[in-house]
Amino acid sequence: MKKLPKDFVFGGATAAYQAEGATKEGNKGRVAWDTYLEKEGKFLAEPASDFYHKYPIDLALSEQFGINGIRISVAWSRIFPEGYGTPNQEGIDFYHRLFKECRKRHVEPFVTLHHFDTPEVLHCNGDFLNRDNIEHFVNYAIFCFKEFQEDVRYWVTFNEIWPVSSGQYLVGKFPPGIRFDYGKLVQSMHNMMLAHAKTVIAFKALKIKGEIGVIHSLEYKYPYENKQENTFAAKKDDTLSNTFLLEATFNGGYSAETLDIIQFILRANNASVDIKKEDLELLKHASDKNDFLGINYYQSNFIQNYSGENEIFHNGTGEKGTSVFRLKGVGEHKFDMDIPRTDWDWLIYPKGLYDMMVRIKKEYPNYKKIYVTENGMGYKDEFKDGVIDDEPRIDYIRQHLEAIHQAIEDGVIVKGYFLWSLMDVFSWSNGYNKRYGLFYVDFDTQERYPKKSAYWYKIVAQTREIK
Ligand code: BGP
Repeated sequence: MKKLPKDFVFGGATAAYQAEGATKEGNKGRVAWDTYLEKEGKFLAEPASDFYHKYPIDLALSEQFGINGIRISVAWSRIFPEGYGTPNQEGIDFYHRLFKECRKRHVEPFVTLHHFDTPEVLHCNGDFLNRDNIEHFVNYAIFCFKEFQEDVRYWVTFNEIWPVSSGQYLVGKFPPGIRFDYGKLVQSMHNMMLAHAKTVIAFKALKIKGEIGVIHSLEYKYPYENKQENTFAAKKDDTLSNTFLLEATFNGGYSAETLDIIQFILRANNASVDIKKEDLELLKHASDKNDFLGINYYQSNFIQNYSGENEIFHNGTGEKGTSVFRLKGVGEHKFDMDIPRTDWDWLIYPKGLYDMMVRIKKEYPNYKKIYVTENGMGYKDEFKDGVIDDEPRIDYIRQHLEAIHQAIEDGVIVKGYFLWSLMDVFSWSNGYNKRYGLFYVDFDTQERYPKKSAYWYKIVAQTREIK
């Protein structure tokens, strides 16, 4: 029998912009996404799941379904509408009410300070490419630590530095929609890591009760068809999206090999990055202070050697088989292996999660502990008279919990799992047809309906047995 440990958190994950809706309520400041989505004209993050008003229902459901942890993000622009300056009391009051409700329902809040939603004023000002914004972020974080210290024990600085930076400057599906700018991509990742390091140092200096960490999206990179000629391509892809950030987090700087590969990729794309000596001192100072690492894991990639130009087609509609991902100087993602994948071409490969966790333990022995902070399956759920049979999602979760169980057996310290997502939410580049939740949301009426997976998850959470 596969049983998860006693203190294991069975959670659900959300993010402010994807769940709250109410983008114009409570004196909230605008975020770059508002303008970007309005211009695109396909969908808005409104009403999303109306979590701004419906959170008592979602938390009551959480308690009822055995969920004892929730990832919530604070919208920076509710606290500081322009990113800095005078705090907005309505925003502060909202999060106090929300965190109190979590306590009432015995659902531990794991709170992220930045989940892709920099206030528009700062975003227009260069977002994290502008080093002044690092200071604004740290000040905002310190404000939150002090303000919410009574109810929040677990803090996360950033959600997914690689996906947000690549979404903004490589794939171009996130505002400001820039494509193939490797200089901006790497600079953004580096600067966000500086903001993370400064925030962690400030948190520890304040002696705030609780823990702090960062969440990285970590996709394992395997050479396609296990062929030697593809090994270097996989290595380059891994360095760019995983190792660069992991070394900044835990080693406090970049190894010579990592810098060589990054420079190689930058040269191939006529780009450069500015890494200062004092940056590395800062990273070093923070590297042993992370209390945990959050891993978001959905898929792994199989990489083939590639010597052509940059070419990406982002499958944002769920039309299976349309994805193209070829990076100049890096490699090409292949999708034609005999591995199941979602309609959005995300390969379902739980072994990648196991391999990644074992790698963290081996290569970053100062990691302390891991939470799997996101994992889940985008699916076009069918609603039949209030019944949602999402068996494929149950299979997906089961397989990933088994991978976690195996990693724990093999000595990795893993303390919890947060399913993306708690209820159906708005999806950044897919809108509303890509559902992930345990609770189905009728976006017209905002009614919630537990899916088959919610009933299954409840039993797993109660018994800790993976069935
Ligand atoms: C992660 C993000 C989440 C969520 C999830 C699913 O990268 O942290 O915010 O969106 O991916 O992604 P998508 O909605 O694009 O399927």
